[in-house]
Amino acid sequence: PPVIRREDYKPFPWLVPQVELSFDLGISKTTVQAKLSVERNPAANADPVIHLNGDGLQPLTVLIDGEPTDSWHMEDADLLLSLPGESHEVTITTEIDPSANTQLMGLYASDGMLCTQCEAEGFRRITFFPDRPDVLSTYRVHMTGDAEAFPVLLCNGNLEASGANDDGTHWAEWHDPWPKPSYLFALVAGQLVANTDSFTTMNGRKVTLNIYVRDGDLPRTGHAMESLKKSMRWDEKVFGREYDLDLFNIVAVSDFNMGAMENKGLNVFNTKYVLADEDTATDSDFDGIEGVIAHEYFHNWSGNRVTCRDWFQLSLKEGFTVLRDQLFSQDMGSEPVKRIEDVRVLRGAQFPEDSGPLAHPIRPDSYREISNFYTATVYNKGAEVIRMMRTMVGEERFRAATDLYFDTHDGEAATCEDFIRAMEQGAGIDLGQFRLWYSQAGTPKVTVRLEHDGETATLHLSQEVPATPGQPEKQPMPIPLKLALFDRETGKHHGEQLVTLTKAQDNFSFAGFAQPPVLSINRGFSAPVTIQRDTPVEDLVFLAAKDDDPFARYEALQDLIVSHLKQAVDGALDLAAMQSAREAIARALGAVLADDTLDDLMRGELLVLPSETYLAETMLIADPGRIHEERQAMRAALGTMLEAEFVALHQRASAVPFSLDAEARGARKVKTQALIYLAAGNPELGKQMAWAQYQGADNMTDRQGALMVLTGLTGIERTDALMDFYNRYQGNALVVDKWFALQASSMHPACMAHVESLAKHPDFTLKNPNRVRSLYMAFAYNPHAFHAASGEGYKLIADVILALDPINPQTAARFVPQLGRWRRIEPGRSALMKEQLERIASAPELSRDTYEQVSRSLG
Ligand code: HT7
Ligand code: ZN
Repeated sequence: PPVIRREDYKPFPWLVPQVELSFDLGISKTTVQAKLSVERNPAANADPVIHLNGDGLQPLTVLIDGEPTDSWHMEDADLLLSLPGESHEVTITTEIDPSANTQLMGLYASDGMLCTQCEAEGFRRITFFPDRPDVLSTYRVHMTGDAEAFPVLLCNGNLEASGANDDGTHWAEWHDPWPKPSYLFALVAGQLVANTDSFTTMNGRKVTLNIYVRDGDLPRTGHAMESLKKSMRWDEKVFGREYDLDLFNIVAVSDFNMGAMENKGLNVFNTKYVLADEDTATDSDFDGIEGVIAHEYFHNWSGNRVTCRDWFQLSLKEGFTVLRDQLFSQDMGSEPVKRIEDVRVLRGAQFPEDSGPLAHPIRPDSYREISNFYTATVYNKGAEVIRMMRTMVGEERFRAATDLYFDTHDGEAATCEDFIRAMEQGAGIDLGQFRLWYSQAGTPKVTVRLEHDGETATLHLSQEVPATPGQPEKQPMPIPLKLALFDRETGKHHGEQLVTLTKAQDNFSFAGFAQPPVLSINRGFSAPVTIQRDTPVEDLVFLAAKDDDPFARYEALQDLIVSHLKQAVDGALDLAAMQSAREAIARALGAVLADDTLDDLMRGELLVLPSETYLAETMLIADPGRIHEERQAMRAALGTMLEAEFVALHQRASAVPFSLDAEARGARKVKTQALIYLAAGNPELGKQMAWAQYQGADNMTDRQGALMVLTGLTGIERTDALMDFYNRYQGNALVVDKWFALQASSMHPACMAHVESLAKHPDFTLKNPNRVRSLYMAFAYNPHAFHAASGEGYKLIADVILALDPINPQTAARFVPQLGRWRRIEPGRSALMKEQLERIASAPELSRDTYEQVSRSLG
């Protein structure tokens, strides 16, 4: 497959101001007539040939200005048509089989309904078209289908007319007044019911809101609707953005490759991010729904009104929109807890990307298959990069800059450079050097040393941006670091400061410190970097107990645990040193348990141990087996040392009645955290308490938490609880997904055998991405099972990739990065991982998606 390069961008020679589509819908045969009004693009080099992308299509008829023509030919999957004049009407008819579309890109069938997914390059599977985001058109769509099979007919924009035919079919005509690229096109037809509500915008316009689901799912749409209305209000208040159509529709589908899609006026969602009630969804599911609804809604401005010029600019819409949804969720709930969660995702998913063979800048320079670049780097690091700009200029100037960006580029297909320029002009900042964050991959390492002399504390900072594939040499980047210097005696500091490290090395002096202060740095995680520092244990203990920045407090506790576990994994600790380190950590956790200034949501965060993936990431070469052993042993030791405290915490939290408020959610969070420690330290006690929590649960958070603990243990309670859970929720796909995922991510020593037998379960199918992820993604991200020393875990995932690739290449390719970590794993396992990658590489007929990921991983 060819490599596509950012530097090769050229504007499309033709404009397509208007598109008329006519669909004759059927599950196994849909006929599409596309009428494109085209005219030469004065801003591009003239080309009499219009290049229309296709994927798996054959044209039935091709007309120019209403007349049949043979001045076209196919080039691979694309259709090239010679056009004699300046402007024409091109009409092409195609026929597609949605029921055979297992890739779930283009028009496909899901559960008897028809729906589309066009981002990034799915529209070309529906009709021939310049399927690139810089070609903007207004769409008029006529759809006809069987009235019984498809009573609801939806498309982008506004419904202009509808009616019934004599033959049992009916039709609808939709018009979207906003010019859009083809990736934002959407169509849905099916048996659906709606939760209908309305929202009045800041300028008094009434917008009808619909959430369409399957009959029976309606009672579980309330939270999604509330989330939508909150998002609409928040975007008006915080970013000044108002919704721009009279109708906003959301449709939930059960077969979907990602979380959701921001199609103009017709968002399509994975059911996982719509349906929730307390019996079937956890607190974190509720948060996920709120966040994804907000994300897709916010795209209406950051993505739809201002779209991307080409797919290299993906972070322009995705990084910015992730930042917007993060700020929204911070405002809706606990700001520090949300920040900690976001940093945990960044470290767990993006840092490994940045340090592996698939590392790429947030604005990549080349790709073979764009679907492979919907990554944590483009999304989450992209959000961090914009967050840094916000930190440097402050909220007010940031808002002035985003206003300027939206005003200047409304209706355009823009670039990351356009965004940076708007930031410079609107916020009054020079981002010359900052642009490196867009072009350089790799997580910068900042080395920190604090010196004290007389009355002055001097901070020595240096940075190194590691080499990444294709980028051996790096330049220093501007790194904004929030810091505070604490007086050891009073436990106070004189105010937070922002220093920006712009050079490879620099020093910063702070006067007025008679005693060496305690340094709190990268507060709020102001920059997406790793900090290298030999922080004295007593300073970490001080910060873990006293830092007034909750994120820094969390960080100190994590550092304390990470530095201990790294030594333990290296075998550098004798028994006495091990014991005293564990006691220090137990004291710090004990203080967290006893601190009544903390709310339980925050307490729950502080109790979460650094993940095995994150621990591996801090090591040059990791031994996943040793990491697992030491982390579990430490957890068990903490569970034993703090048994009475955890039992008391569990009892206190269990007395809080169910509600969705912060106090009750916090109680549920610490309750399961307590069980995790207790089960590690005293499995019998943990089992009894988890079983009791399971049986007494009146909500999914408690039930799933208890089942998760039981699934990692042995005994009849495990079997009974798993059986009860399945029987209780059989038929509810999203909860059955949880049942698969809990077993595939469990601590149980026989996890792999469980996964192998679950793959034969009648409810398992490779055709549904949620089910595939719930079994195999959960397994691939379960380090102790995936990294079994025998290599069986690697083989299992390689088998999955090969089996899934012909069905759904996008989803198959998403498993490759786990095997791609081979260079950072100890030699025995590393060889086994590489062997599986080579086995995949040698398979005939790999998809472009999997081919690209495997070849980069081996390269
Ligand atoms: N912008 C959406 C991306 C997306 C997607 C990409 C490739 C294949 C399938 C997909 N479904 C959705 C989602 C978002 O970031 O909002
Ligand atoms: Zn997005």
